[in-house]
Amino acid sequence: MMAITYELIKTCKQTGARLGRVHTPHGSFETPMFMPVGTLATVKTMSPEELERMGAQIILSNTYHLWLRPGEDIVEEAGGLHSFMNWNGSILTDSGGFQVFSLSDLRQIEEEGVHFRNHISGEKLFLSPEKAMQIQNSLGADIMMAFDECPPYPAEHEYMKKSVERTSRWAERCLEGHKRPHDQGLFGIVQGGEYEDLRRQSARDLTSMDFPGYAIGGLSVGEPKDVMNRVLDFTTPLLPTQKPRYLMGVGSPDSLIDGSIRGIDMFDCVLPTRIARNGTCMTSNGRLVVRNAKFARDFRPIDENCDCHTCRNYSRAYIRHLVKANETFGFRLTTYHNLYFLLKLMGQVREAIREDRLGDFREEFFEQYGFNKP
Ligand code: PRF
Ligand code: ZN
Repeated sequence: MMAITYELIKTCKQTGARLGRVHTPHGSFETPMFMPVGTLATVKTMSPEELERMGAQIILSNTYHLWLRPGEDIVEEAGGLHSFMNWNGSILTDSGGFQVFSLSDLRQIEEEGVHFRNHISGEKLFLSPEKAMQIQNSLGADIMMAFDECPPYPAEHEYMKKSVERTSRWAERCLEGHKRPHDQGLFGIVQGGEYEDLRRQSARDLTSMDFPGYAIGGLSVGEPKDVMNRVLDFTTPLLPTQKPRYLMGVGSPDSLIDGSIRGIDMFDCVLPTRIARNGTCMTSNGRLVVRNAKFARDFRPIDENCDCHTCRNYSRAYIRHLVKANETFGFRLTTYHNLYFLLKLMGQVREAIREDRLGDFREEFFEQYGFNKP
């Protein structure tokens, strides 16, 4: 029994993008799909009921954060992440590798694993492939991620080669340490930065280990957009067509479309939720900074083309007032809208794939969003 299976429904004749469905022990989700980020077992400010209402089918959470607090043993005692947080849809947990590299200082990478300091208490900690698997087995998400190294951009070819080789050895140890393959699917993560030969090597190593899905890591780490698109152009064709492909940490509207066109099925990013909490909204006409003085007497919705709960009931003027006064409700309204906007965008992408017109949709969307402006 495989915990995770992928069903390829069709490929867009205009772009090659894939319409599919991923089956998990907690239901299935359509792809391409965006996964809202719930780092600490909550998508900040949103209830699971709201996530369900906006159409979220899978959310992401983090090994590193839940290990530090409340501790994976407590989550396990609650019956796992799904029952702990009362979310009955699918869940994916990231392995902690990336968070260790992005959040902690004083880290030291060894063959065995990574030594670092707790970003809250300063306490000395150690994370290894085996430990990351043990924690993720306790959390009980439907999809878990291999423990990898995500090197910074730019990185020298020589360093990247050593890193890719170590990430492959760690991936073997993850497979070995994974104790619940019957009800949790473990995805491998292809690294290699901007280097085609190293992406090839990484993809070859990982695909030979036969994971139920593959992620592309090490992108959206500061490189220009055209570098990311070029890397995707030569990396996705190296991955098996009958398994899901996940582009980690990418969630700007343009990248969701351009990633889908390059054969990506899953995305996640803190962008929509993070910018919502400083009052920035994604709309069909580009970003709207609702704090702006020009919205003080603007009684229109955030996005006149949006039919979300926020836009059907609340005005720019009201939300601006709440956000400026630091009222929690304001951040709930902007968060709901931003997540709804990206989930709806993915629905439009899937519809366009179904009708073989994703290239046309891209043109129209970019034109309206303002990406085509000089
Ligand atoms: N590895 C892991 N998680 C990640 C990344 C990665 O490379 C990225 C890269 N953008 C985001 N999250 N494990
Ligand atoms: Zn809206």
